[in-house]
Amino acid sequence: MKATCQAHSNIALTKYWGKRDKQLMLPNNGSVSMTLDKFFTQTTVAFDPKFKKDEFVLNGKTLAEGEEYSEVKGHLNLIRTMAKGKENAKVVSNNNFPTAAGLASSASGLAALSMAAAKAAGLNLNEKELSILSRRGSGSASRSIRGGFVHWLKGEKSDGSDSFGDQIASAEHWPEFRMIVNIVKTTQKKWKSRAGMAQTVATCPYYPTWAQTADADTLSMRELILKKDFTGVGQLAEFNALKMHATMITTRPSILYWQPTTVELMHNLMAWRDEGLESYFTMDAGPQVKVMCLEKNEKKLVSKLKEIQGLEKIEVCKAGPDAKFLDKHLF
Ligand code: 2P0
Repeated sequence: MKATCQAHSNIALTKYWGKRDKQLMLPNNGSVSMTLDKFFTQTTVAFDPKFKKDEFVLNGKTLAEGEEYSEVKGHLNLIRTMAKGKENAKVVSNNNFPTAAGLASSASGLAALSMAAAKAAGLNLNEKELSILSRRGSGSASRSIRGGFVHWLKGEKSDGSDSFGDQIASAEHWPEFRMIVNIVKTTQKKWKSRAGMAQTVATCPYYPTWAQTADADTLSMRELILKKDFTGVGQLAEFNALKMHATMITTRPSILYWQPTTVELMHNLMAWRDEGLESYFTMDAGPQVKVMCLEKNEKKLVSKLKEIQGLEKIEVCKAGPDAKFLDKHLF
């Protein structure tokens, strides 16, 4: 009745921004992501009648109330209903990167929780079912069950049974592809994605254009990844990220995730690109800038990035593995 899982975070190359069903976490558009090798969450879950209530320990800190505790409890309730179980659970979870700083901790966190809790509850779910369960916890978590490059299918059905993470290619498909994560700030972000997304759908005058064009971007991205067309992937990922941020910025009140260092990085990358050093950027619900390049340009880019003031950390990631069970439990 105890299980431990490791799931890796992911960065979207075409973004998920807006829901058509908040209860089932169904997206308005499909998205494509790359699973990261370096950033992951490890989670142990045990169901036992000896627990008086659900216990949740995140990064060494016991959370007994608040939003994160409620989200975990809600997800455990869903799993208990599926497994016809009644026992309370203990959940211990560790991220090896900053939580809620625009580095997709909810993706790896909810994927690891889903996989560990489902097993601990005695459910025997396949990858598609695990992705759907993860999606119910956090949309982007549906993409963290699989490694490599993943397409979260938008789906058509109202019950969400066709909206899950479909692997486009494993990490071995494109070993030269790099995602350099530039950590601008590690404080908690001001706007959580979930609320920001709902605010954008409700108030951004340009959101309908996003919704009408995002699926075509996602389908093109899938093909470009299969062809290993780096220029195509980079150009489309950058365009798609800027299009999403344009909807965030033009929301009422405005959601502006960019910091001065974020903008400085964007200008620098564009200038270096004009000089022949090919790289592209993407950004999510935080100030971090993720830079895509090929292995041949990694060293030169990292040395240039290191000269930028205001960057706390630079982490070079490759495509990472599928979520997996671990034998070593956290408690
Ligand atoms: C993405 N983001 O595709 C986009 C880009 C943020 C910006 O998925 O409400 O934490 O739990 O489904 O998954 C972050 O949204 O939101 C996200 P919920 P989630 O990576």
